Amino acid sequence: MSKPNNLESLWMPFTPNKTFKKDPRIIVKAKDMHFTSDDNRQILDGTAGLWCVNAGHGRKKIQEAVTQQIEELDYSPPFQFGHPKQFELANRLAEIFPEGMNHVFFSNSGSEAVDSALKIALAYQRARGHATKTRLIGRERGYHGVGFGGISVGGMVKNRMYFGSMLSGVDHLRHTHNPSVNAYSHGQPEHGAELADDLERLVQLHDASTIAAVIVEPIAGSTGVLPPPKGYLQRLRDICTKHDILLIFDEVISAFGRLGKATGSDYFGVTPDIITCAKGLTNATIPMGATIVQDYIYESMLENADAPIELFHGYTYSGHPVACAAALATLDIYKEEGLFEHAGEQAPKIEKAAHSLKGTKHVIDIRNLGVIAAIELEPRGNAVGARGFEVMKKAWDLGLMVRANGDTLAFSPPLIVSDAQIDEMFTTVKSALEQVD
Ligand code: PXG
Ligand code: PLP
Repeated sequence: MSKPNNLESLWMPFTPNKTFKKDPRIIVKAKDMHFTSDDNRQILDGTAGLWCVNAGHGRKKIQEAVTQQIEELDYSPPFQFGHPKQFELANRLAEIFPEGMNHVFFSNSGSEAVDSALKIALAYQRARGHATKTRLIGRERGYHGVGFGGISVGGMVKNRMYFGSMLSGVDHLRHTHNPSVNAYSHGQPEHGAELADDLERLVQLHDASTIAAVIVEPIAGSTGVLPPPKGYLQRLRDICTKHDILLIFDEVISAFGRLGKATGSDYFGVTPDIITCAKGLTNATIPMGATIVQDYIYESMLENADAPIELFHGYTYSGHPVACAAALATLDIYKEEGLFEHAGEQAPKIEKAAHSLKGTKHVIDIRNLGVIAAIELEPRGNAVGARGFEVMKKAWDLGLMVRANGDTLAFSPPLIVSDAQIDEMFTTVKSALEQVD
């Protein structure tokens, strides 16, 4: 298969278009743990695409479910009408999400799942008579997608600085990254639980009566993989409960086995009021996001919100039948193949392989949790991100896909990753590191 001969018309997302188009990396096929490039090389998928192809590529069961669904019912409108699979999928998600989280709102991406969560939080506070609770709290270095809601509560400078004043009434907790005491932690770092107390500071500043919700990733992904300090999430939960503030876990990355459990909430033993997910929900075959809420949120909305429509929110493609079919087949695969358990078994092997790179050229920190690892590189002078980008390109040449988030290399392979593939990932990246200045 050859390269398309004109790359100009496409405006590529989160990509340096000018440099990419001079030296493009084109993927033409994928199966199980590998991509095929247009020059017919096998590339080991060290990132599950963008943290999303959790069951590996080209799964027959999903293909068949999608094909059959398109034949049977290609689309039905989600407002005022239903189709069976969206109810079935909501029930299946309720089974594997934490106790008491039995109500699911569908969307088409993580960004939309986040927007839906923020809007539900605001509408719920108003419906139950707390209309002054309108403030949303995010965290520095947080990533919650690219909608205006998500970038407002998000905490990544470049994702915010170009886009004006965003939502008003938003504030941010301090991030939890502290390499001076936590560098090279295996799993969750020891130090930093007290950073959750930053929420007390914001309560002092704004008063709890103005705060609707706090949103955090249980483990920050895009910002360079920041596992939460031991005790941090529980402390945040306790402070939210004390002040009657909703806690939203953005589990777009951490749900569906990434940490060896159905959810990060389950893994950490901390239950939020709302969870957002996407990515692994359909194994990324068809776009889909979901916002799952505690029963008391749904019930209160049905009881107290304006009638007859309780929530003035929804997407043309909410609960799209083809996405539902893909998700149901994906959940079957996770269960039948015990993939969450397999992920749990592979986690210590990834930890060991990742940390074996300590001392390799450029490396200044290594972090890991579940089937996620990160290797942080020293930036090259003022050219922040340049070294990470070059290592990513070099790894591609050597047959491995890694993500470079600035100068942090992120690894999040499909959960089916074998022992030999774990070794291959880190051996390849070591050699890439040695070849880059
Ligand atoms: N929340 C979290 C925690 C995410 O990780 C989103 C929301 C947005 O999802 P959508 O489907 O709208 O992209 C994400 C997405 C990276 C990277 O390089 C991570 C994401 C997306 C793109 C790149 O780490 N996560
Ligand atoms: N813009 C216009 C003009 C529309 O009519 C619609 C939906 O009807 C949208 C945006 C929103 O699209 P979606 O429901 O796919 O998010």
